[in-house]
Formats: sequence, C-alpha cells, structure tokens
Amino acid sequence: SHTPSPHIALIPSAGMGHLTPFLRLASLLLSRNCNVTLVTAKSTVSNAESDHISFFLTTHPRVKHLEFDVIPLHSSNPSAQDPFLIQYNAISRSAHLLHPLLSSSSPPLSAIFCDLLVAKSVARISADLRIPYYLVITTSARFLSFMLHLPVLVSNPDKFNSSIVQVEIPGLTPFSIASIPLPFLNPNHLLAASIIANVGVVPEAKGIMVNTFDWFEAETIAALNNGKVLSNLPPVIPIGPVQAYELQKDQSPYLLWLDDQPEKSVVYVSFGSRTAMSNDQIRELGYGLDKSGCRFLWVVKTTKVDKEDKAGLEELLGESFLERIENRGMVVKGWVNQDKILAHPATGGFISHCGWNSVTESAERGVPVLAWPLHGDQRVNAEVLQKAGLGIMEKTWGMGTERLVKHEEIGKKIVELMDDAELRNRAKKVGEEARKSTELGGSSDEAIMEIIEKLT
Ligand code: BUP
Repeated sequence: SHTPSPHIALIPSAGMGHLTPFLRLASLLLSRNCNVTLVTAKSTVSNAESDHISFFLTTHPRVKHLEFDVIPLHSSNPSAQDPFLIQYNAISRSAHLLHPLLSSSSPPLSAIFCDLLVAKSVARISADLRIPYYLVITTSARFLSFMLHLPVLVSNPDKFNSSIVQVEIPGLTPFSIASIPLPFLNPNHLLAASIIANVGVVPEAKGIMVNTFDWFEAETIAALNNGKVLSNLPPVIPIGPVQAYELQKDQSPYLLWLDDQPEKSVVYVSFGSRTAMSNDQIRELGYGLDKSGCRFLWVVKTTKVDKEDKAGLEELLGESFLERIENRGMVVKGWVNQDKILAHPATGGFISHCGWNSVTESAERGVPVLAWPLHGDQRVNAEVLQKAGLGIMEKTWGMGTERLVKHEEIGKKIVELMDDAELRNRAKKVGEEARKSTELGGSSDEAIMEIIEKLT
C-alpha cells in the first residue's frame, strides 16, 4: 500500500544565520520524500537572503513557496537601529497573518517547523488548525538553554545585572557574565523582548530540533531532556550538523586559488554575514595575518548588510599591504561559499566570529577554529566549541572586552592555531563524530527519520 508523504511548512526568521539551516533542512526533508512549503517574508534584509531563496527554489522545484507581508515597526526604541533586529521583530509580530495561507495549504499540512522567533503566532495557528508544530533552533543547545531561562532571569534583576560574575541555570555549568550579550540584560531591548515573547509557547511544541549533535553538546542536551533546565520542555532533538545542499560547480577565483595551496596551509577568515568590525580592527587583523607568515583567505566586510560595498581595500589597508601579501594571501569582498572553503583540503584553520552555522560547519569539516566572538550568542558558542576540542579562544578579545586587538598578538595566535598538531587531531576527531551523527543510522539521522515517521 502507498503511505502518503507528510507535508511540512518551514518558517525561518531573518538573516542568513537563520535562513541557511532551514534551507538545508528543507533539502533534507525532500530527500526523505516529504512535501515541503517554504514560508518567507516578502522583503528580506540582505541580498544574500533573497539570492539564496531564489537559487534554492530554482534548484528544488518541488518546494512550494509562500510569502507574507510583514507589518513595519514604528518604534523609538534605541535598539531599533539594527536592520536584522527590526526584521526579527516584524516577522514575529506578523506571523499571525500566515493563518489563512497555512490553513488552505494543499495537500493539508502535517506539521509546521518554525524558528523560535515566530513561535508565538505559530503556536496559535497550530492549536487552531490542529497541526503539530516543532521548533528548529539555529543556535547552540547551550544558548538555547539561556534563552529559555531569560524570562526567569529578567524577572529577578538582583541576580541578573552587569555587576554579577556569572549566571546560574539549573543543570548547567554557569555562564560567565562576559558571555552573556549585554542587550539581554535589558528586557526592553528589541531582541530580548522578541525572545521573551516567544519562549512562553515552547512547551506547546511537539519537539525542539537543534542544529547540533549529541556528541558535541552531550551534557547540555541531557540536562535539557531530563527536566533540569526547565521542567515542562518537549523533547530536545539534536538533528545536526544539517548539511549543505549540493550547489552548482563553482569556479570562483578563491576556490581556484585554494587548489594551488599546500594541504592545510591556509587560514580562512570570516566574521559572518551580519557583523562588521571597526576599520581600525580590520587593519590590525590584516597586519596580524601578514605578520603570522601564514597563507590566508580573508573575507573582508565593512558594512552590516551585504558586502558588495565599494569602500576600497587599498584605502583601508594600504597599497603596500596588498602588494606584500600578493602570493600568500587572498582578500575577497562579497559572498563566498564558506562550506566549500571549509571542505577544501588546503584549509587548515578558521578565524571565526562563531555564528552557530559557522561553528557547525567547521565541526563537520574538522577545521580548528580561532574563536573571535563579537556579539549575541557567539561567545557562548565559542565556549561550546572550545570545550569540545574544536578550537581556541583568547578571552580578552572581542565580545565583552571592547578592546582593539593589536596585530602582534593576532599574528602570534594565528601561528598557535595553525601549528598545534594536537589541536588539529582533536578537531579531526570532532569532524568524525559530526559525520557519524548525520550518516545513515547516526543519532541525528535517526532523530529526523523518527519525526518524519510520526508525521506519516
Ligand atoms: Br559572510 C558568509 N558565505 O560569505 P552564521 C556566510 N556564509 O557561505 P551570521 C557563506 O552563511 P548569526 C559568506 O557558511 C553560514 O552558513 C556561512 O551563519 C554562510 O553567522 C552562514 O555563521 C552564516 O551563523 O548569523 O551570518 O553572523 O549571527 O545570526 O548566526
């Protein structure tokens, strides 16, 4: 007999960090014979998002696409400056508009998989239409624990303010205050407010899928699942690292350049799709890369949204810099295929802001990381990867320190990253464990199959 395939709606939030794992999951579900509807906001913040959505739909013609308008934010809130935060908030406030779209889906939906930032509206729709919903978490299980506790923390300002040393969450190793994003200490901040508004409905979800893997965050996942962190949570299900879908053959100059470099000799440098460093820090980083004597592939980003701005590299770094590094380094602006870079045999290290996708991608490829977290969940993520043996971090750099890091120290740390054979072996082991969990019969693979079977 023929069992009908489940039909799943996927609802991501804004920014590449949120969109990417949803597109990968969509591709995975298709390969497991599910019908998939992708639901996105009509306008995106970055070109990167709209380009990736169009490309994904072209290469996955079986996916249906629904778009919805977002209600613009009128706010004098000082945190309403960051275009991504504005969009998170707008999507969160507009998701109820999806009700008619989702209720008329054909074939009828079997489940909704959504981002935490739209959970509140989705929970209502899910209850009303009697369709189960699952959360898809795009950050670490450890940062998830922190977000789940945020309402409790902010209701107790005596224990949650910038003068405390650490934040305690039941069942978990305490968080140092330096790893907590300062905006979260203010419940009126747009991001904190959006999270607090949505975590209340988490217990109504059928499950919480996290783009992590059991081996990588075993203690945290166990604590979440045995009721230590919160007593009323649905199952927390590690399903990662969710893999990149096959892209076209890529002949980009930076990949051809990598082809010519010796094995594991290149340090790849990128701070993600929504973080720009100060010009002074970019300059020090450039000189630090030069000083290290290592080969490098450096993605420079001087603006928050997209990277195709024209601000000259020569102006920023000096003509002599670009001449000096000519045979040893490659500097790029614009979008690169990070997954291909990390998978390339010439890549031997990664200087990363530790956005969670970047962390899971280096885990999967077993590439050692020099963590340089800048904001948000990044420092918590950096601690996770450090603990798992995937990389190193200098605590006085980046988030929570507001210090200009000088090129001498940067150069030294890069050498440490690239020359440490033990670190390289540990990272390789992480890669093996990551791939074990996603291969047929691995923990993440089985978890996904179990969810699909329940929906069939
Ligand atoms: Br930039 C850039 N190419 O040039 P994160 C990013 N990526 O493939 P973020 C590229 O975008 P948040 C580029 O591989 C990863 O999958 C990268 O997500 C890819 O950081 C994704 O690493 C970026 O989570 O988002 O973008 O700062 O902080 O919201 O997690």
